[in-house]
Amino acid sequence: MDRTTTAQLNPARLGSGPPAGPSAELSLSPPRPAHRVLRVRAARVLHGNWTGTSTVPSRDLYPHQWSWDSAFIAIGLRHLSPLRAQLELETLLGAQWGDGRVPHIVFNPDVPLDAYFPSPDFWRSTTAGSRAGAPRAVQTSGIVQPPVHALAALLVHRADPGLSRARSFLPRIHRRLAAWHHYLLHHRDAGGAGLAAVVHPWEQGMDNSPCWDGPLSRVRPASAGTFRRADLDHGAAQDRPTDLDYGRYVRLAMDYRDRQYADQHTGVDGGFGDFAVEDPAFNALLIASEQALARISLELGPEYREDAALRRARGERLTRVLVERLWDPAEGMFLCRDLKGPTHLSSESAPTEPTQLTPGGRLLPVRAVGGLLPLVLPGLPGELARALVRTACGPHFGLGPGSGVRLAPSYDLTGDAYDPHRYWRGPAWINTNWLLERGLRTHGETSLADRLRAELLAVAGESGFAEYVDPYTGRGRGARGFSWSAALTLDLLLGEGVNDD
Ligand code: 9WN
Repeated sequence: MDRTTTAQLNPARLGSGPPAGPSAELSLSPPRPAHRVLRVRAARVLHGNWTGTSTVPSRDLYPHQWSWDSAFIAIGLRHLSPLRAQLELETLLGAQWGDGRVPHIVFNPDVPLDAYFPSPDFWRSTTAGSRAGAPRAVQTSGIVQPPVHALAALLVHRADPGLSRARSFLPRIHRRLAAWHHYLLHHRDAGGAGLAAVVHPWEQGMDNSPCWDGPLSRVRPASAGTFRRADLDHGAAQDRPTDLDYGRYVRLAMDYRDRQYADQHTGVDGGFGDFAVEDPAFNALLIASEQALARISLELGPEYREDAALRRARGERLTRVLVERLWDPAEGMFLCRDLKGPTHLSSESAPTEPTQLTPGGRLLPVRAVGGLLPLVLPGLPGELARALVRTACGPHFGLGPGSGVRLAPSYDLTGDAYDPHRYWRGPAWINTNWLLERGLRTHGETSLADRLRAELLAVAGESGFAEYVDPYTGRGRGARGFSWSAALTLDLLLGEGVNDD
């Protein structure tokens, strides 16, 4: 049953009162006029970026479907059209590979090849990915992004349970989400302790973070003449990754493709290519999604009760492993664990030896916002949650009152590599701050959460839903009309808490 009406999809209608349908019920009090305008503007962005089956992050810079973007987008879209939010996730999961991986990009065949790089002819999913079960009917990338999808699916279901049941949304999506988590837990456990490793900086989603500088320095870059960066057609060079970093991203992706996207292969590098990192944000989102999947299982009926119990227990166990492997008590935050050998490069020369897998690995001494995001986990021990809040409010992230910081930066404000404009090396993102806001609320930090929510709404509106902003001034950088910035604004205006039972 299609309950999405034109009125629901038309942002102009939203200005004249609460939208028709279930989203109206989620708004507990009449919206303030400024918030009503913001809601209309955010809805307009999502309307403009909708392709018919999914939403592009940005029409110019990112003209295809991205994996974790779609999860955040669905979380906001559910307030406008629960049907469209379901479709968003279904389209993404429809491109899932046979081995369970959910690709980080699903390409739109109508978009010219040179509109985005790396394009389908680089990834060659239908040929190079065939052994790993890449779909034949659609072209995708071969790497993944953070698993926010089960969390999104649960919230989307709750926005309109009647529609969800009528469309069998949960039973259909449960199978795919279960295979996705299975892939991460079993094919990506490079450290052998149960956490999932990322094998490319793009997989963690915070692509150019200083966290990757050490591990990336071991990677021989692809030479500049062998590819053409399309991102510089739309984004300012001083805001985007350097050519050297880009060359390394390309090399890692090419190597993965050339080993047919096999994970635990038996190559000279000991498996997993030249880059394998356990990241706290990626794994915290996996745990939160595993717990959401447990709740989805309970919705599906008594025959799924055992599945729910197993997932709940797994979530608790993985939270303990996350703490054992990635918590740094001296820093009062989580750090990344590099699973490959020590940096080979002491000079500018290219590494000549393959990097070995060292499952124990070593913690990378870099303070990045991903290290605060395990705050979204309700099961995090209280003393760790309190330490994370202290770190978030201290000099490195400045979330406490009086610091002049409006939104948490992507990287340490006092760090050597800090740059308020360059991609993931300082600027603030709406999605990471949205996660922090939920985390603060989950751990009872209501006034900090309220303050962050107010700043998020103000900055999103002032910046025109920018892709990222200066953490102090809130001035927008990168793309405008960025989908997850608009979607999460809607969620802050109309939503419930991430961890609500
Ligand atoms: C590479 C789409 C994506 C986000 C990432 C963000 C950026 C791509 C790029 O854009 O990455 O995947 O070309 O820089 O870093 O988090 O999902 O919005």
